[in-house]
Amino acid sequence: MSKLIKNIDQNNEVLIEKSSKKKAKKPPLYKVVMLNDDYTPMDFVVYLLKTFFKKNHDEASKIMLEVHNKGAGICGIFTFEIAETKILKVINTSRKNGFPLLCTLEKI
Ligand code: TYC
Repeated sequence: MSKLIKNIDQNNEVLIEKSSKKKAKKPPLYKVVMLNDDYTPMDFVVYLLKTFFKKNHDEASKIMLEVHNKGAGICGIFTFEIAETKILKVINTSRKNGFPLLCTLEKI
C-alpha cells in the first residue's frame, strides 16, 4: 500500500509528515577544469567545448584561450556523475585523435 493512503486521516485529509516537508538535500557539485598542453590544437579544444559542454563558438574560444594563457580553465559545474562522464568523453575523443589533453575534477 502506498504511503499516501496511510497518511489520509478520518476526514479524508492528507496528512503531511514532518520529514516529507524537509527540502531535498542538494548533491555536491564539481568544477570540470581543463588543463593546457603544448600539443592539442586550439580548434580541437574549441570543438570539444562546443560538443561536450554545449558552449557557443565565442564562449568556447574564450575558455580555450583562458586555458592556453593561464594553464587551466573551467568548462562547467556538474554533479559528480555528469562531470565524470564529460571528462571521460573529452579524454577518449582526445586520445582517439592523438592529443594529450587533460581535464580534472574539483569539488566546490
Ligand atoms: N596550448 C595549446 C596550443 O597552443 C592549445 C590548448 C588550449 C591546449 C587548451 C589544451 O586545454 C587546452 N595549441
